[in-house]
Parts: sequence; C-alpha cells; structure tokens
Amino acid sequence: MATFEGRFTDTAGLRIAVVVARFNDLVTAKLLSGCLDCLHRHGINTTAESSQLDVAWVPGSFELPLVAQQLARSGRYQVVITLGAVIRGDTPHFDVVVAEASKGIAAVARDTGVPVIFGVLTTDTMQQALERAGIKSNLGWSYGLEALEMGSLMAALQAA
Ligand code: INI
Repeated sequence: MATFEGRFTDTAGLRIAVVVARFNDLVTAKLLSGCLDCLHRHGINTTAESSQLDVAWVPGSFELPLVAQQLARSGRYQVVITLGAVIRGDTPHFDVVVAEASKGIAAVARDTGVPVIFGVLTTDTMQQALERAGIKSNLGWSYGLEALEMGSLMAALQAA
C-alpha cells in the first residue's frame, strides 16, 4: 500500500505562481502579504530575484482563471495560487463573478493537472473580508500552506 501526502518542508524544488486580483486591493494585498510570509517561512525564496516564485496581477477575480491557465500551461510551476476578494455589498453581479472565478479556477486545475489554490474570499461586507485578511486571521497564510501541500503531493504522485 502506498500512502501519499503533501509536505511543508524541503521546498527547494517547488516553483510557485501567484495570481492576485487588484479589485478590493485593500484586501487582496493583505492576502498576498500573508501568503508570501507563509511561503518564506517554509523555505521559499520570496525575494525580487527569486526563481522559485512569480506574481501576476489581474484587474479582478473574473480574470483569475485565464491567467492561472496561462501560468499552469507554461510548465514552469508545480502549483498556482489565486487570490481575490468578492464582496457582495450592493454588487448585483456578485454571483456571476464568484461563479466564473470558482468554476474557472477548478477547470484550470483539472484541465492542466496543475493544482490551483482557490484563494478568493467571498463575503457580504468589507469588514468581513478584512477580518479574514489580517484583522483576525489572514487566510493568505492558509492558501500558502495549501499550495505547498498540493504542489508537493502532485510531484510525489507523478514520481511514483
Ligand atoms: N472583482 C472582484 O475581484 N471583486 C469584486 O467584488 C468585484 N465586484 O464587486 O464587481 C469584481 N468585479 C470586477 C470583475 O472581477 C472584472 O475584473 C471586471 O468585470 C472586468 O472583467
């Protein structure tokens, strides 16, 4: 019997891409900083000169799947992280943006075989989003951990 698990150490061989939405960047910039802090503390080189990590900015969460797809298809990364914040507020097309982002991101992972982390906050208010992006906890940190786990798990499965 083989048991496969992702790892959070020995990250030297991992290459990671992060795609971040500028819409609600008060929130998404905090998610990015939490995510990079997590990756850095787990051995990923997060400096500007890093060959382990690239970051791409897109206008909004709706655009996350397209750019995640391009990065995943490039063959350069073991895992892609998407970060966004969709806040219901008075936005009538909240459901459209959330549906396209979530379905699109899931499709990219299945179509390319590269894990894509769904780091899109969906909240009713800006306050709730900020609470999840640093006021209480920072979910960007969790998305970083999930990326390490999935990137290394897929690499282990491919090597088996
Ligand atoms: N994009 C977001 O990431 N969050 C939102 O809350 C949001 N709202 O509310 O509209 C949003 N809209 C922009 C959308 O993602 C696209 O960038 C835009 O429609 C251009 O395609």
